[in-house]
Amino acid sequence: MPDRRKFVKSAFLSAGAIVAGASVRAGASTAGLPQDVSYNTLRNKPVVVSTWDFGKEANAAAWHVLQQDGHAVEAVEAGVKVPESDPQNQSVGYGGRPDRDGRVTLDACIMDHMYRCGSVAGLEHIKHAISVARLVMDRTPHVMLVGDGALQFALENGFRKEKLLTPTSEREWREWLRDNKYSPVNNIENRLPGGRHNHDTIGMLAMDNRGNLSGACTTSGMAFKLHGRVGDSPIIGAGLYVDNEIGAATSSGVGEEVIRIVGSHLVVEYMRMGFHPGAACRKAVERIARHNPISAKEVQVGFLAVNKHGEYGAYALQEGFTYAVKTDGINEVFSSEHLF
Ligand code: SD4
Repeated sequence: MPDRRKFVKSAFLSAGAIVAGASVRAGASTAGLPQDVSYNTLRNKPVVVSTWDFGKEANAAAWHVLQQDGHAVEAVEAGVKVPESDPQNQSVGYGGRPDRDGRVTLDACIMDHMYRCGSVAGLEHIKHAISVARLVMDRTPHVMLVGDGALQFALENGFRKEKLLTPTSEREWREWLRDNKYSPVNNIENRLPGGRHNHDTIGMLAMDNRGNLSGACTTSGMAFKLHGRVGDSPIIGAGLYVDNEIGAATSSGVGEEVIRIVGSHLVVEYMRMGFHPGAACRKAVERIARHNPISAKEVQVGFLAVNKHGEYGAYALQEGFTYAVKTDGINEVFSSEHLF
């Protein structure tokens, strides 16, 4: 648990570092921040952050790796495998909701501290899409494999085919087919009580004891999407980006909106300009709202970011985006600030 003296000192150092590292601009220093963005100014190492409430359990698996002095890239892979295995999570891995043809197709990517990255899109029958993405990164000269090619690569590397469609997800799909006449929309989601938006993709960012950053993102994508639709999650720069000199960012929500602004890369670039991770996420969300003021009110997008100091923050279009944080003194789920 950080003591108060350490907190005050690190808060001071952090604000000072930001002011020293870039010209002060609105929202770029702690003093100039909009009031509704939560700021942590602790210097945390190691740190793991991930999207949504279930990120807490995933963070625990990642934290375990970091406690053994593992690398951030190993931690994020181990972390996101937790929801990939969980049939209750209907937007990631096993148990994910299918596309409109009843096929569960997974998107995932991973990026480490040396700009190495791997990705799969439209992968069927393999629940740990993130591990296939990691192998694309480690064992091929490529960044991204899709569809049958991704499956073939996975099988060649020892993965076994599994049925990913669970009875619950199949039942929901059949009900959807009956009411929606095979017509996909981009905002199918669980609604929490009160109608709040709730998606389930996991994006995870970690910094290890060496101060290196990595990230992972994995999803079954938008429920009942067109077969072949790819969202932001497996696209390096959209659903995830890591720049070990600056920070890392990931996203959840309607991928089309994120792809249009190359969202995670944009958040990292705002951090490069000196914005705190929370302010950087807010700037990206505002970009979406500015380009698309009408549809932005209808959909959810949330960004989560961490910088090189271990400072983190998030921001979303709508209420309901949550993120889980694990550091030496913190193991909590926070509600993100939001635009609307
Ligand atoms: C997608 N961004 O496929 C993903 C879906 C998501 O929470 O994040 N849902 O567009």
